[in-house]
Amino acid sequence: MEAEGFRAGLIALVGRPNVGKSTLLNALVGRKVSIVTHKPQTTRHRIMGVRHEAGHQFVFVDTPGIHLNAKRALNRTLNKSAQAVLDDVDLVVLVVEALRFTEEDDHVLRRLRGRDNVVLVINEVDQVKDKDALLPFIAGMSERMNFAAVVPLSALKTRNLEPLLDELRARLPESPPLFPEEQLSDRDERFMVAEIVREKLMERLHEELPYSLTVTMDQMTVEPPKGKGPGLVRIGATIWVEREGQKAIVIGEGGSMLRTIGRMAREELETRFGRKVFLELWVKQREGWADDPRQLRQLGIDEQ
Ligand SMILES: Nc1nc2c(ncn2[C@@H]2O[C@H](COP(=O)(O)OP(=O)(O)O)[C@@H](O)[C@H]2O)c(=O)[nH]1
Ligand SMILES: [Mg+2]
Repeated sequence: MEAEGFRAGLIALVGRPNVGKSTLLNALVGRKVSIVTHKPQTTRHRIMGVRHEAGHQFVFVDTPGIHLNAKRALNRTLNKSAQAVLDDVDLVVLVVEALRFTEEDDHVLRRLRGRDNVVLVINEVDQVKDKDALLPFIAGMSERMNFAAVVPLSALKTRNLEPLLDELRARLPESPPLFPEEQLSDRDERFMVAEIVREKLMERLHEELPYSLTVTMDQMTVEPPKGKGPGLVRIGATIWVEREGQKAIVIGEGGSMLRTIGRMAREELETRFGRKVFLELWVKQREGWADDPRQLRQLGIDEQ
């Protein structure tokens, strides 16, 4: 495994919320290791996803997007986590949306100034009808900062990923692999199950509520097969809300919302595991968890 000339390194994916960092991570790893929704601030944890190639190993670090509203403890923790990652990585990929550069993007870019190892990804080019419009945008971005390379691509359609990988391959430091070959993420499947439930909650619930939620795992056991096919996976998870009134919204009329969330999560998990899944969800209330650093730690949202 430690053949001479092997290259491996940590590559941070940074950018404002909702530019497609997690989508890009999943595309580069080839498996869902980080959840994705159309809502900003979906990612709450630092998640590593590993791409293995003969001779190269890319360890991508997905970060909660850096954002401006750092008032609540949850947001402050997310910002801190994004900043800490920058100190440890070999390369940085800054992701922006094609033809859009906002104050929040600028806020992230300013934290990267002075580094010579930043590759700019211009994502969502599938949305751009007039491709000629990209050229002045690229030129404008290059004036803001001296990027090591600029790559327009579509994370969602997995288009033009190879030129990005070429740029990164050339810049990875010589190093033995950082993760064993079979490992695609630094997080385990229990974590991913809780995240997949949270993804469905974020997709289905509106306004502020998704940000007041977190999910913890109670149990996950694989049962021995009965008859044909593999045994089922039995999963119990708890959805935590901040206020009593939010419980009713998550449960829905006659339990309809919770059933929908449960079905969506179960279907995805059955595909993921290739097994039948029995998923039991509970909704519980815990006052002000998003404002309290100690509770954040207890719920597994850490500052690493
Ligand atoms: N059209 C299009 N949408 C994308 C692309 N990449 C991501 N998205 C969408 O943008 C939204 C935010 O993506 P996500 O990966 O969660 O962004 P993050 O907050 O930066 O991690 C989701 O709805 C994605 O499906 C892309 O290349 N093209
Ligand atoms: Mg994300």
